[in-house]
Amino acid sequence: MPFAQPSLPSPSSIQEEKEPENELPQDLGEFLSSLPKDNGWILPHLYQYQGFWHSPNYFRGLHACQQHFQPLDTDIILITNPKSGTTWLKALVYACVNRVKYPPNSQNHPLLTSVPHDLIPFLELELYNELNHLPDLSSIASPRVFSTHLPYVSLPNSVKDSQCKVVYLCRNPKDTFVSLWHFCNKLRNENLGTLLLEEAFDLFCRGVCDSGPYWDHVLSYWQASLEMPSRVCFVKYEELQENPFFHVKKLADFLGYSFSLEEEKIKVVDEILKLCCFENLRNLEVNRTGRLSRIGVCENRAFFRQGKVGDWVKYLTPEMSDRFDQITKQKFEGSGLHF
Ligand code: PAP
Repeated sequence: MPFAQPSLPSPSSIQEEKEPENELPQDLGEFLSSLPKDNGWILPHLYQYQGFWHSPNYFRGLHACQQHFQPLDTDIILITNPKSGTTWLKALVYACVNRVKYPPNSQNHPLLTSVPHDLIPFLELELYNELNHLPDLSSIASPRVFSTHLPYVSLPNSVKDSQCKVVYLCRNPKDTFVSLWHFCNKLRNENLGTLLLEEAFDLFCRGVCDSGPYWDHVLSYWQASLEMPSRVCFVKYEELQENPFFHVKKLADFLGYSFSLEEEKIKVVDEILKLCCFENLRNLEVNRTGRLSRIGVCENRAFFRQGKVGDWVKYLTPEMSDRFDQITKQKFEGSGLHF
């Protein structure tokens, strides 16, 4: 995949930046000023790079990850558009691949005391986002599981070339949008005031949101899953909600962690679903009160709002819904992908 110009400054030359881009050091500031810019959802601006929009504080991690991340063939990478069910997917995959060490009904299961995001870190947002420091991933027990919101075009070549497994979870654009709008208003820089639904809708439709355009993100991984079905598993949030038993078993097969008949008989899959279901996770103390350990600004409870399919009907007008349908039809036409 060609690396689009202009290139990013090296991670060591990027300093800690707290908020808006006018506090950034010269070189990242210069880099950003060379990129298309539009209104942001949490910070004042988003910048377009390799065809996708990102917050200014995303770039250090994006670049360091592209340059340095070396996957192992046994790695598992969970990829999502923001608000597509990342937290749920992390919980399910963690519970599946660690079920021998931590049976899902055990009283000391890590998911009872840690938010799923702290058990499966984001590559670009967390691990590779530290100033002047690259993570040492060598001591992480196999299988290493990471996550990312990176669009396919920006995924490190090392990932594209490896045999590691990729799970892509997507969610219908209307619920994703509504979830994102709620979430961003919780984290939004105070000086910016509330982001109005109509304003957010216009940005989202134009593709201007973190890791957007939403449709291009989804489509590129859909295509990757068609081209490399043994490497990329494409899952829909709605299907997972409708038939979690079937889809979790399928996911476990794909990852090479199939459930045995004996496990099915003693209801291990059911126990995993119970442990990871929205109601259970949302009510745990850690998820009601804590903050993410590596991204401290974010309260854990912000990741558990409604957990439903179709919540968008409470927010979108019929015109907004039609507009989403039109864009979805136009973007996905001929791809075989439907919601
Ligand atoms: P992220 O991309 O910022 O990590 P992500 O977890 O993808 O966020 O999205 C959160 C959404 O998943 C929320 O949707 P909502 O706003 O429509 O409610 C959240 O409620 C939902 N969610 C979190 N955990 C679960 C779960 N266990 N089952 C189903 N949905 C869940």
